[in-house]
Amino acid sequence: MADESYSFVVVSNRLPVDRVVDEAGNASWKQSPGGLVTALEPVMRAADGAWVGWAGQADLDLEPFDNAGIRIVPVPLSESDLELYYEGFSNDTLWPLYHDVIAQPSYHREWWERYVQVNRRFAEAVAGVSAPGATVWVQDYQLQLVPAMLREARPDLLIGFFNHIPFPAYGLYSQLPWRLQIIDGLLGADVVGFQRVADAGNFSRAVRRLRGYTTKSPVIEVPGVDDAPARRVIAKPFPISIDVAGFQELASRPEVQERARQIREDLGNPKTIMLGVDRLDYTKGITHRLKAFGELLADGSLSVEDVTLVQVATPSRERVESYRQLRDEIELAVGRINGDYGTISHQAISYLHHGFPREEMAALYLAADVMLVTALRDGMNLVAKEYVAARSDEDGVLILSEFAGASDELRAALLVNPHDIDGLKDTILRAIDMPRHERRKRMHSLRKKVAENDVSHWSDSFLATLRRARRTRAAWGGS
Ligand code: ADQ
Repeated sequence: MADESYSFVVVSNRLPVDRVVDEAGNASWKQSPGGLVTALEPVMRAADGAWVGWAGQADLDLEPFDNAGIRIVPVPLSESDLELYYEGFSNDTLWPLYHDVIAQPSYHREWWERYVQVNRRFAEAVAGVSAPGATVWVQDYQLQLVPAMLREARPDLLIGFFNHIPFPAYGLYSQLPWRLQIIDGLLGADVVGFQRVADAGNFSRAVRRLRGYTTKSPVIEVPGVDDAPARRVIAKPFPISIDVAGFQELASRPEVQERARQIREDLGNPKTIMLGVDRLDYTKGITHRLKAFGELLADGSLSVEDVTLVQVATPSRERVESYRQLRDEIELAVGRINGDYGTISHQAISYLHHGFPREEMAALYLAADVMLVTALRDGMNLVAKEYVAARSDEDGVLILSEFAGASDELRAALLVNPHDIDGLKDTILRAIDMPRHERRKRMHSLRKKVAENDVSHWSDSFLATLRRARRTRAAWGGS
């Protein structure tokens, strides 16, 4: 074991920090954007634990260091690891497969082999910094083999796994040539967490079909083999959330509210501002949204004097071919709509392909009369929850895809099937025309829901379930 060891270890593909080098060549670290970091950062600060992961730059071999109260343990990845394990197997095999094959997954044995190797590297790094009996929390689809690898090396550890993306129905999952290995990898955990009830159900069904193990929700009975004793694995939903109070505080700052007013003015004071905020990803339904908006302008239901759409499309996975194609497709659609319907003084769509500070995101949410979340498939979608948390004025309308995990909780949103373009158009018109009392009623109910389940509730309930698993294990005579 290494000199240092921690009793609470989080492991994710990406560390919660980015390395920035200034013009003089001095390197420093800043917190990186993304759903996972947003969700876990407050938890890690409070727990005084270690975070194992990749630092975001190829071929960088760094010693562990402290950043903002978190011990950071970097795992190096080479250019070829990134190509095969990350861009390949994680983002061009698992990502499309787990999002219901919206894009065609590619199956390559070379990618799989590197996925196994890199998962082993992560598991070894975690085993090296984990104190005896430590709690380890493995994050997301890039590391699905880590739980079983860790259990083999360190049976003393208490292991949790959380899947941030959907788990597909068996009919799709069964395409995966390595479906057995992945199931076995996940079953190495004591608790396997998912976003939705349906995801946990799909996983348990895959275990029954592929392994024939007995499952009685939320328990999966894993029989003993050789030296390994029989075990019980818990598989259940833990819907993730945001730091609600933090976001609310941000949105209530006078300078953020002033900025929201400024945004409306800069857009030419339209009656309605609609907003979309997404990573530029084919799962997010950006093209469906653009199609609906373009048709509403074309048929005269909306005019650019009255309505502007602000679309933030955060750069993402730009070396993966399907993402490059999607960017071209989106930019072509935006260009066409602006060219056809824009005037000198009013653009139809204000398209922004870059990241923003959180203050600017909050100001955008405050400025938006209608928020469009039209994902074709999404584990949760934190943008929907951020929008609701920002609106302490109890105004604004959330249009939310029923295929985003958030729709299980946010029933008071206007729920849509984004594949149904006519339905989406009707819902947009309904949102724009919604009377103030209905907006208030719906937003009030959404805010209550978001306040009930913030990110610390999410992590507390996951970790409490893990602790209960430890007690059950002890009662069974395990370590
Ligand atoms: P993502 O697919 O990244 O997350 P999402 O849940 O919406 O999607 O989180 C995105 C986060 O990034 C939000 O906090 C948002 O504010 C921020 N963000 C987006 N664009 C930004 C920009 N241009 N500038 C700054 N910040 C920006 C994955 C899964 C989701 C799941 C999360 C958490 O795909 O389904 O909800 O993990 O589990």
